[in-house]
Amino acid sequence: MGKGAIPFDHPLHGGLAAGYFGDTVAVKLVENADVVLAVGTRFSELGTGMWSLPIRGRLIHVNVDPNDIGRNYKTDLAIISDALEFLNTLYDRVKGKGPGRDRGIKLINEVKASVGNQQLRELGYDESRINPSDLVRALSHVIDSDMREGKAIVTCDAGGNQVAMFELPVYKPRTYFNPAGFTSLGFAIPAAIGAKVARPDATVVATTGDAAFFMTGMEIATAAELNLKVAFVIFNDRAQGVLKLQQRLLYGGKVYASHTYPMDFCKFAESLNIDCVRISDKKELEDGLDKCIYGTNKPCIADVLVNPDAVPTPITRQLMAIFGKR
Ligand SMILES: Cc1ncc(C[n+]2csc(CCOP(=O)(O)OP(=O)(O)O)c2C)c(N)n1
Ligand SMILES: [Mg+2]
Repeated sequence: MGKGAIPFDHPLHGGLAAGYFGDTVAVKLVENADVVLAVGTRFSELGTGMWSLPIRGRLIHVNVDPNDIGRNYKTDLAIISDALEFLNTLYDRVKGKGPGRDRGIKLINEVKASVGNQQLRELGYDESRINPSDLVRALSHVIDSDMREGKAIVTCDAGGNQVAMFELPVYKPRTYFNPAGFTSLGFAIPAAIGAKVARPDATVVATTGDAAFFMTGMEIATAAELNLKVAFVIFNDRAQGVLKLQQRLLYGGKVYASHTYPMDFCKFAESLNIDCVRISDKKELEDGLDKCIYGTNKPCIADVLVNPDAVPTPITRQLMAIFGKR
């Protein structure tokens, strides 16, 4: 979804234009645009909030794979190209021409002012527990300076936790890896191990759900064997949370087989002779994450017990857009 292609705090960064799941400012900018230039995107389910992103202007779609053109959005002009090659060519042609960046910044600020404060609390948020948004915020705090300097790499997984992670600020390219296309469950753990092999100097964090952990958690044996210092952070809601939510919403509340077996992740860590922190108290959240990410020379699992009833913020936004109330 391109997070990190433009720094999160850049004045020309409008936010994540992921339809219902995305930032209102970014979605409005796309909605009101006469022309949308979309580079290196497949317009996937997640990246467009189940195709709720409204594109009303003309669409120029630049993509390396011609199969993605016109698949999900009507395209006015298709350009089959590598994204970087295209952007370099375009930059050479437009450099010094046009209205300049000030106009873009002014436009973004106008839209920001028109939509007002979009802070949204998760449905089911419980002050006394660790909600997914609390975990994302705490993680962001702990790795903030490394993220800003491009010294951290975060991989995420599929499921509710993946959507919660949309809110993580990312500042540099190639520092955030999200299986947005096919949302392959079990991606984060092996992806993080690969990232650490490729960039041993980087602070590497995998964020994953408990069910995703069941799929590829065994790969951590490789991290243990090679002593790859990766932190594996589990959003542990003891469920296939996003599926449980769908069962609640679409099947009259009938919840069936969407729980996960209450495995002891710290005993698993112990069996591999790696470190583990279990965090159930909100007050211990930042310190616990800090210890797991920076305070040890071994791979480390952070088993974070999150509020299973909290609906990740982007899904809350989607439900509010569809049902219009909390
Ligand atoms: C390989 C694969 N199998 C199944 C799915 C469907 N799927 C998406 S999310 C999910 C459950 C995720 O549960 P968990 O990892 O605990 O994340 P949570 O939603 O609880 O945060 C499943 C089975 C998938 N995306 N990929
Ligand atoms: Mg889960």
